[in-house]
This record gives sequence, C-alpha cells and structure tokens, in this order.
Amino acid sequence: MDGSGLPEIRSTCPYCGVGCGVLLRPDGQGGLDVRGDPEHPANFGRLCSKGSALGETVGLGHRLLAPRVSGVDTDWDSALQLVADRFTETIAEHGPDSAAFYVSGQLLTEDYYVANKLMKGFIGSANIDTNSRLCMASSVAGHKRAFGSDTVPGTYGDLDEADLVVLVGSNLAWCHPVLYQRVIAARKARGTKIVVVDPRRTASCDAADMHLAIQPGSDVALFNRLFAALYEGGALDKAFIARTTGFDAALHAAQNDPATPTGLPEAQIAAFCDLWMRTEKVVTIYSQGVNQSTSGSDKVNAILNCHLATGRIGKPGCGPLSVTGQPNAMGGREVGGLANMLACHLDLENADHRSVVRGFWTSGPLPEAPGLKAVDMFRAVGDGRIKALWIIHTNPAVSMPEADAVRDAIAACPFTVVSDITDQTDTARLADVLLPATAWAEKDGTVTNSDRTISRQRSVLPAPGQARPDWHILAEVGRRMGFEAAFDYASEAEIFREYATLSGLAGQMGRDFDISALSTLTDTDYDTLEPQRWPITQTRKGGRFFADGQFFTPDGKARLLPVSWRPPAAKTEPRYPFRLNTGRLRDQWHTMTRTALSPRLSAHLAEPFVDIHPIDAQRLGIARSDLVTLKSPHGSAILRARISDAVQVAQVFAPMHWTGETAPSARIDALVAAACDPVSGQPESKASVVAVSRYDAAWYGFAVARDPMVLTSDYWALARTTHGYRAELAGTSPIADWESEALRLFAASDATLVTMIDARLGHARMVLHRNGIMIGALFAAATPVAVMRDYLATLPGTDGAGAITGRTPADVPDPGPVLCSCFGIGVNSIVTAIETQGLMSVDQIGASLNAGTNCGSCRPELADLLDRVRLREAAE
Ligand SMILES: Nc1nc2c(c(=O)[nH]1)N[C@H]1C(S)=C(S)[C@@H](COP(=O)(O)OP(=O)(O)OC[C@H]3O[C@@H](n4cnc5c(=O)[nH]c(N)nc54)[C@H](O)[C@@H]3O)O[C@H]1N2
Ligand SMILES: Nc1nc2c(c(=O)[nH]1)N[C@H]1C(S)=C(S)[C@@H](COP(=O)(O)OP(=O)(O)OC[C@H]3O[C@@H](n4cnc5c(=O)[nH]c(N)nc54)[C@H](O)[C@@H]3O)O[C@H]1N2
Ligand code: SF4
Ligand SMILES: [Mo]
Repeated sequence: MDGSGLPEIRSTCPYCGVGCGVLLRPDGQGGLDVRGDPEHPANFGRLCSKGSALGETVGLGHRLLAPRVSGVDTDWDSALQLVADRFTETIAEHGPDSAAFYVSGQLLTEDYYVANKLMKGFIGSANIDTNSRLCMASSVAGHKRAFGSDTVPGTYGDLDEADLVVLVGSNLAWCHPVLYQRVIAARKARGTKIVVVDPRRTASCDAADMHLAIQPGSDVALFNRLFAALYEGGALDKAFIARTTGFDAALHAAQNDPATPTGLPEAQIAAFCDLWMRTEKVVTIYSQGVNQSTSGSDKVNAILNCHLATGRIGKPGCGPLSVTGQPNAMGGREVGGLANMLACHLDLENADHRSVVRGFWTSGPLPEAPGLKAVDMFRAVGDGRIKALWIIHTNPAVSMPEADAVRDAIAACPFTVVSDITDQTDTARLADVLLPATAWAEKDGTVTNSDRTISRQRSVLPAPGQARPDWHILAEVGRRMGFEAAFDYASEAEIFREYATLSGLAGQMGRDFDISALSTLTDTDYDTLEPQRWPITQTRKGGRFFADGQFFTPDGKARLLPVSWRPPAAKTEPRYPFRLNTGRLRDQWHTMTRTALSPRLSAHLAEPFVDIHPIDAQRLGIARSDLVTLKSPHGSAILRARISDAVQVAQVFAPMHWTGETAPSARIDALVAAACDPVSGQPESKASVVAVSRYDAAWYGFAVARDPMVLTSDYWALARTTHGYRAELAGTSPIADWESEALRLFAASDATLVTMIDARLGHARMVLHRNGIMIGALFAAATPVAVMRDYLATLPGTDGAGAITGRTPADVPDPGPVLCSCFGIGVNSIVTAIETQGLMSVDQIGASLNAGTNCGSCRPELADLLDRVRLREAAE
C-alpha cells in the first residue's frame, strides 16, 4: 500500500531475463504506476529505462480485441473450432509432422507447458520450436555437452563477490542494465575488474579495464589461448580436473589453435590471460555474441573448459553465467519448449524419459526424434511440408534470418494461426486466424530468470475485449481436438502443480530440474508465491551447482571438449566486402510492438541506422546523416549512416528492431543469412556479409504530426513522440508539387498551409494548421534535412508559432536528442551543463540535471559524453 490507498501488486518485468520484480498500481484509468520491488532478489528495487516506462505501454489503442478469421472479427467458439478442425484435418491427411508450433521465450511457463504437451504428447510431433532457438540454443547445447544438463551453475550474487567479470559478446549495459549496475556497484565496492570481449566498442566498454576488440567469430581462439596459458602458468585445479573427462584432448586442441584469428595484439591477449590467471573469483558472462554464431556451441564449451579446468565453478564469486535474453527463456528450456527436449529437462531421445512423461500425461507415444528447429521449420513451411502453423508470442517475419523468405513462407502456408496482443505486426498481417491474447499486465503465471529464480507475474488490469491468456487458448484447442481430459485446466495454478509434480519424477531420474516441493501449492499459495531459485525439493532449495564436482552425465563427471576455431559461415568477398553485426539498443525491445508505444523510449534513437567506420565512409563517399543501402545475398535495406569508430574497418553494425510497421526498408533480418551452428541449430545473426553504398535520394524529408501519417515514400521511419509522431523520409523520384504531397502525407486536405518553397534549391517547408492548431509540418531538402528535430517534435497540437523556421526561437535552447529517457533530458542540455557548470562526473551531472539518477541506464553514455566534452576542451 502507499499513500493513494490502492494496493501495489508484486509482479515481474516482461522484458529481459534479469527478471526484475516490479510493484504495480493501476491508476484507475487503464494505466499503471510502476516501480522496482525493493524485496525482489533480482533487482532490489532497481529498474532500467524499459522497466520504468512499462506504464506507458499498457494502453489499448493498438490491441487486438477479438478473434479474427480472414480479416473479419468473430467469436471465440467459431475461431477455436476452426483452428482445432484445421489442425485435426491436416494431421489426419498428412501426418502429425505436417503441423508445427513456433512459440516464444516470452510465454509464461504455464502457457509454454501446455503448448509443449499438446504438440509432443497429443499431436504426436516434436515440431514445436521457439525463438529461443535464435537466442539460447547454443548455451543449452554447450551446457548439456559439458554438464550433462542445461544447468546454470551460479547466481546473481556471484557478481557481488567477483574480482573479475568478463563480458563475452554481451552488451550488458544496454541489454541487462540492472545486472550491469550490480557489476558497477561491485566495482565501486571492491574494485572488480571488467573485461569486454566484443568486436564493437559498446556502452559496456565505458567502465571496462580492457576491451578486447576481437574479430567476429574468433572467441574460440581466444579462450583456447586462455586454456593453454592457464595450463602453462600452472593455474589448473588438478583435483577438480579429476571430476572431469576429456582434459588431454581439450588441452591438445587448445594448444594447437593459434590466436591469430582474434586479430588482437599478442600483448593484449597475454595481459588478459594473466589477469584471468591471477584472479580466483572470475565470472564470465556471455550472451548473443557467443550464442548467435555457427560456432556458438563451441564458443560456450571453450569458455566452460577454462572454468572447469580451474575449478572456478559453482563457488561464490566465480563461474560461467549465460545471461538469458527473454523473461522466460529459462522457463521455456525447463518445460522442454525446444524441438529436441522434453519437459523438466528430460531428453526426447531417451526412451526411459519418454516413457515417464508418456505415463504421466497418459498420452500416445511421444515422438522419438527431434522436431524441426526454427530455421528448418520455416524452410519446411516454405516448401510445403508444414501445412498448419501456429505462431504464438513472437514475430518471425521480422526476427528470423532470411526474413523475406520467412515472410513469404508464412504467407503461402495453407493455414496460419497467430496469437498476439496486437494485429499491427508483420507476422500478424499474414495470419489466416488471429487470436487475441491477454498482455503482460493482464495475465498470471510464472517465469524463470537467468539465475534460476522463479517469479510470479500477476494480472493487475482486466482483460480487454475478448482477449484470453495463451494457455487458455491452447487448452481450448487441445480439448476441441479430442483431448478433453489432458487439457481440462481450470487455472494457471493447476497447470503449475502438474508441472511441478512431473519435475519430481525428473528429479527421481537424476535430473537437475526438480521443483517438486511446489507440487502441493494451494491456489492461495500460488497467488502469494515468493521469488525462489530452483531446485526446490524437500531436501534442497536454491543454491549453486557443481562445486561438489557432481555433474549430470552418466559417470557424474563434467566433459571438457576439444574445440577449434572456425570462421563464420559467410565469407566476405569483393561483392560483399563488409561483415554485418546486428543487435540491440538500450530503449527498444525486439520488434518494438510495446516499447515503440512509449515516446520517451522512442526518443533515445528514433531512426534505424548503421554504424560504419570513418575510413570506410570516406572511401565510399558517405557523409554524416546520408542514407546508405546495404545488400546481402538475401535482401537489402536502407539505413541512416552513423560514422563511428566504435565499429572496426570492414565491419558494420545495425540494430534489429525496425519492422514493416516502423521502417519497412530497414528490416535487418532480410539481410541476415540463415547459416546455423551444426550442434545447436542457432543461426549466425551477427556475421553475415553485405555490400554498402550511398543511397542516391532525390530528396530527404522530416515530418512531425499530431495524428498518424500516410507514409508511402521509398524510405520512411516512424517514431512516437509526446505530441504525436515524427518521421524521416526520402525518395528517389523528385516531388513536383510539395503542397499536395504535404496534404496527402497528413491526410488533411482541409488544412491551412503555410509554405516556404525554393524550387531551385529543392527546399520546401510546410506547416499545416486546423482551427489554429498545428497538426503537422514537413521539411524537405535535396540533402539530409537540417532542422531541430527534438524541438519540432514538441509542436504538434500547439499553435506552432515559428515552426516554419525549423528551429527554436532565439531564446529557447534546443535540448537535442534525449539521452536520459527517465527525465527526458537531451544531449545539448547535458553538454551545456558540463561546459557552463564545469561538471566533472556522472554523479555531478545527476546532481545538476537529475539525468542518470533514476534507472541509471544512461550512465555509461553520460560518462562517454563527459569524456568527449573534456577531450574537446583539452584540444581547444
Ligand atoms: N534493450 C534491450 N535489452 C534486451 C533486449 C532488447 O531487445 N532490448 N532483448 C533481450 C534478449 S531476447 C536478448 S537475447 C539479450 C541479448 O543481449 P546481448 O547479447 O548483450 O545483445 P546483442 O546486442 O544482441 O549482442 C551483444 C554483443 O555481441 C557482440 N558480438 C557480435 N559478434 C561477436 C563475436 O563474434 N564475438 C563476441 N565476443 N561478441 C560479438 C555485438 O557487437 C554486441 O555488442 O538482450 C535482452 N535484453
Ligand atoms: N538480426 C538479428 N535478429 C535477431 C536477433 C539478433 O540479435 N539479430 N536476436 C534474436 C533473439 S535473441 C530473439 S529473442 C528474437 C526476438 O524476436 P521476436 O520474438 O520475434 O520479437 P518480439 O518483438 O519480442 O515478439 C514478440 C511478439 O509477441 C507479442 N506479444 C506480446 N505479449 C504477448 C502475449 O502475452 N501473448 C502473445 N501471444 N503475444 C504477445 C508482441 O506483440 C510481439 O509481436 O529475435 C532474434 N532475431
Ligand atoms: S533490467 Fe530492465 S528490462 Fe530487464 S527485467 Fe529489469 S527492468 Fe526489465
Ligand atoms: Mo533473445
């Protein structure tokens, strides 16, 4: 409770795998107040920019509110019967493997369990795979190869006690900001050293003692060198090595793998090895720079080899830590959501495991072989082997590699069902049947975060329209397909109890995942369930794994694996001379269906871009703010050029977030090759090859508007603002009549126009008013438009005085692009404060402007800005 009298409800943030606890209080008008839960063990009250802005994303404007068949709203009964009938008919005619589910690490455990049970247990196919294939599959494979199980050994608490944290292919500052803050706090408290291994200089490098800017895909070579150095330096733990097998072969492979592919200077490698060797308490955090690779599983095992051979695992302050991306990536692995797994960390290919699960479910025979993994699944959709497809809580038309082919395959599939909270996604637009799911704040269930902590998500808002929880929709279809008893669930709690009971059987078979002590929870217990780390049995609760040298392999020993460096699958060549790296931005979540609703999150970086090194830019005649075309063997994209030495020569980086809804020519996965790791099946999303050239635009435009715009130009990118929308535009054919173009763009033929057009220079400025209120403004030029964007974005809905000048009035400073999204503070305001007030630290910036004092996600960028201003001043 707080002052307002309404109770605060404890729940979990629906974004990243840190799994922060949140306290939610409905504001009574459909909105939510959100703050961090001081008692949650993942965040102790902290939230990042995305978590802090959750309240801005719960509006209903974009929601899908009724089931829809072939574009027409219908009732649940008809829609569910149609789905059940079409799946039943397809299976009867073409066999179980003609059906597939493609699901998500953002589903709650209860949803996921039901989906997996329906496909593997009752449809009798293993064709259920998940976007976790694009995310965690290499970590799962690496864990299973080394430990005999998909076990995360340590806990977040290790970060507080570590003396060295190595971030490998992880931009923790932006992607797991609350964990990053924890590392920074440890650094302040005990001087923890930070090393970043990433081809790109990221926000996570700002506080790092060392940045190893390796060549893409060369991590195995680096960790092999470390392994060899640990051996040569006498730093191995012989007693622990006795608890492993494969040491000789692994060491031999490491010693024979040259470090040259890393491209790093020998002295830097030596310094890294030396630091690792000297430090007992080392945590190696790894993420997509490791997993999303054709050698992803080998990268994981190269890292695990070093921790196992030094016994630095499962003890306080040390161990490998695979940070998971999605809020329930771990839960999905636990329920067996991947095509090659069974529920509760049991193995699909193990006959004893199958028979236990079959007996428990009283189902038909379970499939004996793995189903199709994500990339193969969509290939099978494309070539007609899969004829009925159900996509739940994921947007593969945007996020899969070779996304144009995936989009076309979904469109051509004879029967596609999509469950989403909105119809405004690239994938939802392709569905035959669209099913409205309840969203995060409306649903109940559990999620597991990166350190095995299971937390409740709790519904705090009513389900809008006809929306229903995902598990409920799945169970209805299961019942209508003839499996009444198996899917006769009355509540989430009932599903959870069943799952916890099954985990007890898995525990009895010697598996790690056992939460059987939760199998007798009452509904009230489930409602009040506290966050807790598995295992949760009568004899064991939480804690770390493996310090005792006991592993989940048949002989109980861990496996050291011989691994050797392999280059990325795609080779650069004269036609495609650049390596394309892709990843995330601080304030957007994946395909932006939720974060883009928040003006303050959209203000951080409002347009898709590509980072290109100054030397390459100069060689290709690309100037700052130019648009560029990227072409790969699979597709093309148009992006804004940011010239930056954060990337290396011949490498470019582009974010993954933009879609057909927000910037149709910037769908980056259209370019990404679907080359996969041979063990994990995870695609190499970070190392495709592309050509880069300047986009030859006849005109460039910038528009702000109060209402949605009619965007049709060759290039456009749309973002929300506090006053409506802003858009960047460009086209290759000249516009003859700018005034008609403006009226069309704003769908406002009745508006009054103020214009300034210079046809000779190709400049055009138009401000549109209706009833004295500015509804839009369009600025066009033959070169990238130079106007004060962030200021102009605040004018729609006002009288718009002076808008035509494209700049602030003389007495109003331009705040510049927003850097601190919590307080909406722009770069220019911060630079001015640094210069005029002589600020020397991030804390001083906070004291003066508040910037960086709420969630802290922008602190690395503040530090970077401070350095740049100071450097500039020093040079002057
Ligand atoms: N803000 C934000 N946070 C998120 C998400 C989001 O969408 N937005 N998504 C969540 C999800 S699902 C995930 S999976 C995580 C991902 O979290 P991260 O893995 O931290 O994020 P990415 O930006 O995908 O990639 C990390 C880094 O890998 C580097 N990299 C590329 N190639 C290599 C290589 O060969 N070797 C090494 N060592 N590094 C390489 C990239 O330059 C990049 O900086 O983030 C989660 N958190
Ligand atoms: N190039 C490139 N591509 C990548 C990556 C990369 O680094 N580079 N990363 C990959 C990784 S790690 C990941 S995890 C994926 C993520 O990619 P996706 O999973 O495709 O992305 P999201 O935007 O998270 O999609 C979630 C969808 O679920 C909907 N939704 C939200 N809440 C609910 C709900 O409660 N129920 C239902 N049924 N639907 C809901 C949202 O509106 C949205 O359409 O992208 C992958 N693709
Ligand atoms: S770090 Fe941010 S996005 Fe991740 S769970 Fe916490 S608040 Fe949510
Ligand atoms: Mo992910």
